[in-house]
This record gives sequence, C-alpha cells and structure tokens, in this order.
Amino acid sequence: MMHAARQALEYAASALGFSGTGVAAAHVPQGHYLQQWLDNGMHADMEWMQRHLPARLNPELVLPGVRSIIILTYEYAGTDSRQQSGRIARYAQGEDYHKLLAAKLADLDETLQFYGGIQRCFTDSGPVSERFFAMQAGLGWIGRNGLLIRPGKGSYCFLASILTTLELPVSTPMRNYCGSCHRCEEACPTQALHNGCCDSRRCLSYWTIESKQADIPPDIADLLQDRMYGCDICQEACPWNRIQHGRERRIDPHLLMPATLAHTPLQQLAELQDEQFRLFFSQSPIRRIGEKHLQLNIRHLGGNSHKDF
Ligand code: B12
Ligand code: SF4
Ligand code: SF4
Repeated sequence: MMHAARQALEYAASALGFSGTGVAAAHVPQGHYLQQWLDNGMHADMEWMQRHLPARLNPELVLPGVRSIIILTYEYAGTDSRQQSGRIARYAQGEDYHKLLAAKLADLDETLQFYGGIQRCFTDSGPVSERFFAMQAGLGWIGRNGLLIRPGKGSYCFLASILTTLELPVSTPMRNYCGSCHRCEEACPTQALHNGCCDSRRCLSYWTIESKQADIPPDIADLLQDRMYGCDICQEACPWNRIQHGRERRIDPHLLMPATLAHTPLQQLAELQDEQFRLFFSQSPIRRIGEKHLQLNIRHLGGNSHKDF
C-alpha cells in the first residue's frame, strides 16, 4: 500500500513538473549544525530562524504523527537574462516560486490524502530543514557552498517539502562529491563560506534580500558590484552547474525573466514608487522586499556607497 502511495506521489509530482522526489524518515537526527550556526550568530537578524529551532529539530511539532518527509526539486533557469545592469539572482528572474509551487503542493496533498495521509506542505516558508532532508532523501549532497547539488543537474533548483503521517519507503542518502574542490569558497567575494556553512552576516544574498537593517555596511556594500537582488557567485563557481551538466533540466516558462524586467534600465527601476513598484513586480518574488530595500541595493551598486539616483 505504501509502495503504491510512493509510486502515485512520484507520478503526480513528475506530471506537475517537479524534477525529483525523495523521501526521508521524519525523525532522523539532524546533528548540531543548525544549533551551532545559530549559536555563532550566523542567522544575523533573521530571528525567526531562532524561533523555528524547536520545530526544525522536531517535525512532530509541525505535524503531530509525522512519519516521513518528502522533498521535491523544481528547476529554475541556469542563465541570467537581465540585459541591463543590476543583476538578479537566477531563482528570482520569473514568477514568485512560493505561489507557483503552493498550488502544485496542494495537488500532491490530495494525492496522499487518498492513501489516508495527513500532510503539511512548504517551500522555503516553513520550519523544515529542507536541505538536510533533501540530502537524507537521496536527492543530492550538501556542497561546500551549503547548497544541495545533484549529479548531472547541479544546484539551480528550489526545494519543497511535504510532511506526511504516511510511512513511505525511504530513499538512500547520497555521498558527497565535492572532493578536493573549494571553488565556491574561493569565489565568494565576502568570504561568507566556511565548512559548508554560510554566514548570513557576510552573505550578499542576505543583505540584498533578507536584512531589515537601515543600511548595508560599507565593507559589504563595496563588494556588491552589480548585484541588485541576491547572489549566485558560489553557484556560478561550481563545476556541477556547468551548462553540460544542466542539459537534462527543463525550465518552467513561468520562471523565466519577462522582457519588461530584462530590458528596464536600472535608473527606471530605482524610480518605481508605491503602486508602480507593486504593479511592476506584481508576479515577482522581488515584490516582497519592497521598493525601499530595492532602492537601497541599487544605491550601493558599483561598490559606491554614496551613489545618488
Ligand atoms: C535562511 C536561508 C537563507 C539565508 C542563510 C543561508 C544559509 N546557508 O543557511 C540566506 C538569506 C543568506 C540565504 C541565501 C541563499 N539561499 Co536560502 N534559505 C534559507 C532557509 C530559509 C533556511 C536555511 C537554513 O536553515 N540555514 C541554516 C543552516 C545551518 O541549515 P541548512 O543549510 O538547512 O543546513 C542543514 C544541513 O545542511 C545539515 N548539515 C549540513 N551538513 C551536514 C552533514 C551531515 C553529516 C549532517 C548530519 C547534517 C548536515 O545541518 C543543517 C541543519 O539541519 C532555506 C529554506 C529552508 N527552510 O530550509 C533557504 C534555501 C536553503 N535557500 C535557497 C537558495 C536558493 C538560496 C540562495 C542561492 C539565493 C540567492 N541566489 O541569493 C542563497 C545561497 C546562499 C548560500 N550559499 O547558502 C534554497 C536552496 C536550494 C538548494 N539547491 O540548495 C532553499 C532550500 C530555499 C528553497 N526552498 O528552495 N538563504
Ligand atoms: S550567495 Fe554570494 S555572498 Fe553569499 S555565500 Fe554565496 S557567493 Fe558568498
Ligand atoms: S564549487 Fe566545488 S566545493 Fe563548492 S559546492 Fe561545487 S563542487 Fe563543492
């Protein structure tokens, strides 16, 4: 019965466009990585990471009776389509993945309900160690850049998770294939990466997306170069993301950059106010940071902390 449930899940997930499905046991110990990361203050001002700790370490608090954690991968583009200055991380080029994937996860929830399961679904939004469970679920390994890497497919993918009360057959974890490579650590302009851990206090992705602080410290701002939203340097450096490894990836057109965003000059983006900003970015995850944060990022581009628009 549970084999049939897993088969149905894999079939439905593939039909919905997910590129990989894996299952891990819900109660497998997660080690001290997260606790250490928090103890060292590497979450910066993302205090919700601290708040989520008990639930992250005990999925029972998220879904009573949980037995399995399903992790799914969904590909996003490996190329950067922006034709003007002001680079945008690849994952954020198209529509907001939270919305796009939520509808698909709701469909999978229904499939599992048919087998008697109770589910909770997340993508990036819940108290679930998505990378840890992805590794346990055999989808890939956690690279020195901290990201889930898949042989033949690299790291340009979203992770989504489904906690379920069903005891599904589990997958076998994959070994780590980073070997002696340290390219991501060497490429990171702020030296945010150490032993597979990313220190948010130094990460350009944190400063351009998550930070709630009024400004970006000058030593970080000076290293932004042309990065207006997010950062892909530690992924660009990874040999597993070379184009030939990405050949079998199919990208949902909703995740491609619309021509308006690709061609709008930086100056015009910096001038978008209130309703104009909300309309321009209505489908995009960039809408979430608000115009003030985007303008702050843009002011700092080119390493000039005092540039005026
Ligand atoms: C907070 C967060 C951030 C923060 C902190 C980054 C960080 N490395 O933690 C900031 C804002 C900086 C960030 C940036 C980015 N993020 Co982010 N982020 C998250 C979030 C919400 C939580 C991550 C977290 O828990 N970090 C704390 C660390 C300690 O936990 P962890 O990384 O999960 O590590 C666990 C395992 O790695 C394990 N572990 C590690 N090694 C080993 C070895 C063994 C043997 C064992 C037992 C355990 C173990 O221990 C940890 C605890 O369980 C996740 C979504 C989620 N709910 O998981 C997305 C997520 C990790 N981010 C994602 C992405 C895409 C990015 C960016 C690439 C975005 C961008 N282009 O700008 C960058 C990449 C930066 C980087 N190199 O990590 C994707 C990653 C997809 C993938 N292929 O891996 C996720 C999964 C979102 C999603 N659902 O798609 N992010
Ligand atoms: S996202 Fe950029 S700043 Fe953050 S760890 Fe990777 S290379 Fe460094
Ligand atoms: S660049 Fe090298 S060390 Fe970093 S994640 Fe890729 S293979 Fe691993």
